[in-house]
Amino acid sequence: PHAIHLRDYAPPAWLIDTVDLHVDLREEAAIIRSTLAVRRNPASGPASGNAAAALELDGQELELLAVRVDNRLLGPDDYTLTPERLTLAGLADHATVEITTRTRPQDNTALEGLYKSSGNYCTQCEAEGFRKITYFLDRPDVMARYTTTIEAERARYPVLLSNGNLTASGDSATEAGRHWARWEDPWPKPCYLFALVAGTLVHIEDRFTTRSGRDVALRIYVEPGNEAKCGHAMESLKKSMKWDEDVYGLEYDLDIFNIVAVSDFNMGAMENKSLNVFNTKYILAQPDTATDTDFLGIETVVAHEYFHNWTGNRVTCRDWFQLSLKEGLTVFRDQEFSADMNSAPVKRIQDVQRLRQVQFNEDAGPTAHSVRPESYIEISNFYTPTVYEKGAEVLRMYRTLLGHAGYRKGIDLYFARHDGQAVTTDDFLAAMVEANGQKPTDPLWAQFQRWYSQAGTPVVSGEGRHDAAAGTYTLTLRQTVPATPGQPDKLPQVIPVALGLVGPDGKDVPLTLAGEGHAGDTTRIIPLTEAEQSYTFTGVPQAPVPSLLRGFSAPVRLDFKQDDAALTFLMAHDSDAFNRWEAGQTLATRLILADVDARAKGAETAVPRAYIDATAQTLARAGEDRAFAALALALPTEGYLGQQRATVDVDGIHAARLALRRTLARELNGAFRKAYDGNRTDGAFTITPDAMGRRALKNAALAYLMALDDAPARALCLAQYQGATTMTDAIAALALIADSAMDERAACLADFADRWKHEALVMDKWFAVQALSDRPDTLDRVRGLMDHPSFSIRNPNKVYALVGSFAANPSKFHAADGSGYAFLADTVLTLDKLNPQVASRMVKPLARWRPYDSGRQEHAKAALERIVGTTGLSRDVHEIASKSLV
Ligand code: HT7
Ligand code: ZN
Repeated sequence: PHAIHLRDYAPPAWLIDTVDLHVDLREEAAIIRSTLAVRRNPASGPASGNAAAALELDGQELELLAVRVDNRLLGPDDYTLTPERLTLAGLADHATVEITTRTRPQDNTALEGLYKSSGNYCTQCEAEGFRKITYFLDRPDVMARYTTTIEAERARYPVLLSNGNLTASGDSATEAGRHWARWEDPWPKPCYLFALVAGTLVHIEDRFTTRSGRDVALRIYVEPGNEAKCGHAMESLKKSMKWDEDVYGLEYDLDIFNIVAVSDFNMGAMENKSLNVFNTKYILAQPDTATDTDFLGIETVVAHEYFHNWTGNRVTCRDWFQLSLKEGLTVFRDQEFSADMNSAPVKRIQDVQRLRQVQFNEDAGPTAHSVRPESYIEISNFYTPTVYEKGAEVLRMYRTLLGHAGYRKGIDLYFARHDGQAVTTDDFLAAMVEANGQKPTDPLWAQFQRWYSQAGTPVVSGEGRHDAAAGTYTLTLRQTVPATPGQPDKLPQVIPVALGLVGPDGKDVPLTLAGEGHAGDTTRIIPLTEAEQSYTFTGVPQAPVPSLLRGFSAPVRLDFKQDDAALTFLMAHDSDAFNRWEAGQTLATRLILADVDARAKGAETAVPRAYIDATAQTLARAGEDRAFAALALALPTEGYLGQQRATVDVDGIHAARLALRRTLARELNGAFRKAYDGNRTDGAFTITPDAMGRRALKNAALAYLMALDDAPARALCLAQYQGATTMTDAIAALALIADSAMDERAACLADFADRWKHEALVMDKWFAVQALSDRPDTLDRVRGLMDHPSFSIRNPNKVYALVGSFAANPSKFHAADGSGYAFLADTVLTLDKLNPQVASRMVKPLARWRPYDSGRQEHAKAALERIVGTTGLSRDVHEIASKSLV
């Protein structure tokens, strides 16, 4: 397979103005007739040889039935057909091309293009799925107006949907029992935003009036029986529409917005113009079937897809290297929306946890790539945490550097300039800085550009020095950007460091840089641009404790010299909630890693009294913000702890982390029990931040108590499981029971499965708790569960729940005998024949084998070599597995 490079981008030789699709859905096959109005692209000009350029259309797994040009039926000698291309040469400058193809959606297990889910037809075209529906210029810089006519049997497929407005419908004039519907989308769009749905679906309906008075019909379509589970998604949609008007000044642009939820979907959802298609996981929720995390996930994903209507659809990407243009920006938008709807500090902590857990890992491994990658073999492999989450951090840094008002000016100019266009991250940067009277060539912004082009997580180190006599505090910061595959040498980046100095009284010191006339704010943004820089603050009579990177102002690793006492002080006093949490995490990380080292030598460390007291303080003050307290009580994950070490001591980290949990559970047993009892929420279910905070805190306390796995904790946990009225409480208890050696374990798991066997999304949770279990026989059980009647390897949610969760269980997946790796390789090879995109996602946990001991390295390499050595491997899996071995 050959790589595609950003540097080779050339504008398309042809453009497509209109597309008229006729989709005839039959049980044996779908017949698609596509009529394209094409013309040579004046912008690609004769200089590029365009005067004679043939029309080269992409197509995959299609059976070509007929081609007509300007109504003339072509013979096989009039075109060239290869497995991936239909080429028409000698066309006039404008032509009407009509192509008829046949596909078999019922055999499409890859869930890309046109496929069937639970008997209903649906599509997934991003990134390159449209070419599996018809021959086309399948690239985002070709934008056309679509008319879509769908024809199908009325009884089986009463609902026929596509993009835009329904303009006509009726019964088939020639065949009894068949009907049709025509949809017209007035907005030009790239083909990746095309969608079609046909099936037996029911819907709930609501309305939203935009600020300019447009009355929009909102519909959510689901399989019959699920309509009562759509209320939260609908509320989330209306909140998103309002928020985008209020915060970004962006209004919806059609009279209808449809969402369809399907149970077989490779990702979370898809922002097709006015016809979003969702994984059921991000639509369906009721208190007894969905956790608080699910409710929050729905709110975020519904918002994300809605926000794409402007950031992605109205202004789209020129090419797939620019993916972060829409994804980074839209993730940033959904993060801020969720922060505004809930608790901003809690949301920021959760977003940073995810960034560190998955993106930092990617940035440090063999598949590291920049936010704007330079090359790819399979674009589906680049829907990554780097493009999404690190991309969102880049947007946040624009806002940090330009201020909220400056950021908004940049956004306004971006849309004023580029509405209706397919553009690049350079265009975005230019709009941002020019709206603020600056230039992309200014040194700061030329350097900022490296956030798009350099991979790797920068490391910021440094120290501070207080001069009591002069009343100054001098901070020295250094940055390095690590080498990553293909990028051995890095240049310094622009790192906005949000800084505060906390005085001995616990109050922030107003910050005045030497040379400034007057005192400034208590949090200041210092743009670190050099490899090393020093800053001297005046008017600091007493030694302060520095609080760096407040709000996690840049996606970097911070290695600042600070003793345990300073961290304990920040835990209690920092005005920045993120850094209060961060100080506690840093302390816990130090303690656990010291114990890991001691255990490697056959010893153990004692937990300092100060740390236990600080945790007791967190518990005592938990009522101030319970959700925050729950996060502050959670110890750093094994994955995060492993990232802090050159060689991951899998078992040592697992044991040391558990030991700290047990010590805290023993020392603070009464306080945990009090937190548990004080936060029972037996009243009516609500998803207010307060109610969610209570559940989070109560379940955090229960988890500590269960770390001891003693009789009182077991009884409490069992009672919670049996009496739970919310899925949040039920699954929290079941997860702890699944870790425990208690006698009731098997009965509880069986009870849960029996109760929920008809709820696919709830069964996913049941698979996940068992795959994440700490019990020694977890892998055997996971293997067994693959034969469970509720499991299907064809359903991505099931694969993520069982196999994905197992791969996220550090001590089981990284078992020293390599059994976890071998199991994953077996699964990947089975999956690859069915669904390469999901298979490729499952390879990733194997990719990061380098930081493990030599025994594990050999096992992981053997698993990867077995994958790479398999004939007939998909491009998707081959790219990730082979890059992982380099
Ligand atoms: N923009 C959507 C991407 C997506 C996707 C990509 C590859 C394969 C399947 C997919 N399903 C959806 C999702 C989003 O970021 O909003
Ligand atoms: Zn997106």
